[in-house]
Amino acid sequence: MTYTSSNTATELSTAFQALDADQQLALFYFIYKEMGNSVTPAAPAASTVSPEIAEGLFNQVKELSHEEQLQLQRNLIYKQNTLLTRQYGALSDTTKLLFWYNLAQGMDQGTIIPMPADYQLSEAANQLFTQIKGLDFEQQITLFRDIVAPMGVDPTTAPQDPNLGL
Ligand code: 45D
Repeated sequence: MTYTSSNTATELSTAFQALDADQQLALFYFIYKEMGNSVTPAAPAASTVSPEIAEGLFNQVKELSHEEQLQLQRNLIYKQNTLLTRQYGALSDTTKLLFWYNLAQGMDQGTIIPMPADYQLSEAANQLFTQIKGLDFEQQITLFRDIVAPMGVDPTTAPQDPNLGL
């Protein structure tokens, strides 16, 4: 199934990217919670998703300490050049989405650092949350792909960092 970009999703993804990394993470998790079980049924219809590849990256993240897990997620948002962010950048957009979904599930299962129970969304993030809830399912998926696609570092185009050897 293919999803075409709509202006609404584009505007909302720009607004999403304007939030700081922690607000993006918090909002993304609230979205995941809101979507609940409506995500799962889309999975069998997917053509370009590679569950084994998403899981391969997820399993590496799972082994990190909680602090490192959080840092990895911030690094993805800020496109910091690391081995894991480059691995992420090599995934297809739908596989990136599945990877984030795996992370959110890991938070619920206790293998990924949880959100502090009292964490508050900013006013801007809250407004965005309301708008996202108003989208239909297909627009939501388009938006999420727009959000996760540019994260990380694309290893096919990013210049090498001789200091890191990456
Ligand atoms: O201490 O076609 C803060 C597939 C700061 C199948 C924090 C699909 C304070 C194929 C940052 C708050 C299923 C892929 C801590 C389609 C602090 C297909 C931590 C659909 C600790 C369509 C915050 C997939 C953290 C979809 C750790 C729709 C936040 C997937 C982490 C949707 C947030 C996935 C995370 C979504 C959010 C994932 C990991 C919405 C993930 C959201």
